[in-house]
Amino acid sequence: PPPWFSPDTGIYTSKHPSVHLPVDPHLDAASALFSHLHTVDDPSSAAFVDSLTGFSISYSELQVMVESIAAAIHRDFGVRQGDVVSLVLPNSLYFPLLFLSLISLGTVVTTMNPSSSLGEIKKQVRECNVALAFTSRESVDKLASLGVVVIRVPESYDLDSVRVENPTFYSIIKGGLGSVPKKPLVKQDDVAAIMYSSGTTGASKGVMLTHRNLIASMELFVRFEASQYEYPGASNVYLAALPLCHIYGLSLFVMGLLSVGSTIVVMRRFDVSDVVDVIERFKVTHFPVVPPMLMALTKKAKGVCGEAFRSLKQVSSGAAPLSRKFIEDFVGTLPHVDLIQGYGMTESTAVGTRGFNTQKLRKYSSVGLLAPNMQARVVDWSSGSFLPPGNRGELWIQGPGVMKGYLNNPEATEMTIVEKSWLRTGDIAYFDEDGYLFIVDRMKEIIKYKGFQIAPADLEAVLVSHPLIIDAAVTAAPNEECGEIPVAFVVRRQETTLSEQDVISYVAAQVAPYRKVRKVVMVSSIPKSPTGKILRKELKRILTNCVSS
Ligand code: 4UW
Repeated sequence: PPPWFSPDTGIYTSKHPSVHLPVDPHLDAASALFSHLHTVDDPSSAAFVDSLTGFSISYSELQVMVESIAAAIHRDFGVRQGDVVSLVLPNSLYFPLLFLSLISLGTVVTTMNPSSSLGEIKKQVRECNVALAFTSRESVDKLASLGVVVIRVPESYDLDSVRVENPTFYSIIKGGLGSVPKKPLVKQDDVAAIMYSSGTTGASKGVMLTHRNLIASMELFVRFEASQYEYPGASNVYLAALPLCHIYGLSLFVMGLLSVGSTIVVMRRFDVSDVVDVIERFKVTHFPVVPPMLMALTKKAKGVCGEAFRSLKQVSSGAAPLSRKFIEDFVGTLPHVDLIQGYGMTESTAVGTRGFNTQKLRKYSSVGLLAPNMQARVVDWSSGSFLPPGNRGELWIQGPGVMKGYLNNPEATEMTIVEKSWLRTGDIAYFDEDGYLFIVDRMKEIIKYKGFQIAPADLEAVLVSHPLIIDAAVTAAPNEECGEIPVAFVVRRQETTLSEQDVISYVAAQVAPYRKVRKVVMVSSIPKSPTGKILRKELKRILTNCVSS
């Protein structure tokens, strides 16, 4: 067997050398990040640039701003260590500033997608016990109606107009260095962020990530990858079009890349018609995407002069499977750009695998090698035995990125973190003879729509709340553009005329737009096991038959 696989224990070890992680038990993730800033070659270079206005924050300003904003939040709102503060924000330069300030105060940040519905926000506010929220205009009323203290965050990073239009926020961003709070004693084991994910089953749950987890993500995922480049870190310009509220964007653009001194160009949202211009204008070198963004980019690139993409060195795709067709199309269209895949989960603080020498080895469909300090097992789902390279099974991973657990849900935690420390990913995967990981299928319930998670159980709860729906179940249908779309199977009351469109509209009114049901199949009963569990494989089979007939 290869040296990185032990047949006795079934453990795959990373092929990369181990990385030394800070051992100080009293270290918050923001301080860990700032400890690297002295290595930034040019402190006057931009840490963040707003893609729309070109406003920027330099590395020399960054730490002072974060410390001063933290002091102002403490002064104006009296937040204390352990309080939970919510960010319900689209991408902007304010997002990383607020996130880093809050975690440096020892407060716990919970992020929500800015398009979340009132019901979704309410669930998370109640579960996390949110006292204070920073949000954009769209969600101010929703949060206020739940009794949360709300601070409206402006859209533009133009501080002159913010001073006039939003003095409350201006007072925060201007900072409060005169009123520095006593440095809280934050432990690496304290929770820093609560992100939402449904894991392998059931409704979406709060994933508790500690300062240690965020530090691991910075050191093992971003800093390690940067160290592998020919020109590491500082000269790179990253385009941040992924949502910062999700672990993929958060781990890269709010934490990790700052520690290597890259410039991060922040887009409010991905819009392919602006992207080409932004890449050219800011000489973007690296662009992390999800598969639908890759497809849109490739399409666009075919109609644009190749010169526009000259600066681009690497595109990395993750959060959902990348089809062979997308890969071939991209590699054929932009052959000078290195395409890699990465794999991670909210529950692993995005630490998992990353592509490595992909172009040379032509292993485009692999998600790469295990990150340093991480271990894996491939488990046969019927016998429970641990499988050697070349065999498919459920992927388990172990290492310092793995979450502390699900918030207030020891049962779900126990089902997901097994044998003390192994995270069951719910993904079906195999390692090849070179140690490269391939994700081939998913045994867990989640639906991935454009890389976003949708929990079938969340949608089922909405569906059965309709007075004319007796029972319902949700599953994924494959979709070329979006990866997957949610399909609802609905048992309606016999006497009603409830239509497919009625069901779609009913759900759409209660969930974020990306989570809405996109297809409805009326059925006379939902296939269930004798214990009442929905037979999801059976749903998939019915769906395939619907499509083929
Ligand atoms: N191929 C197939 C993939 C892949 C994948 C993820 O919403 P979550 O919890 O988290 C994410 C994190 C994505 C991510 C993190 C770090 C990184 O380097 C990177 O690559 C560039 C991406 O999406 O969903 C986790 C689930 O998403 C699926 C898989 O089912 C996983 O359990 N998934 N990446 N490359 N499937």
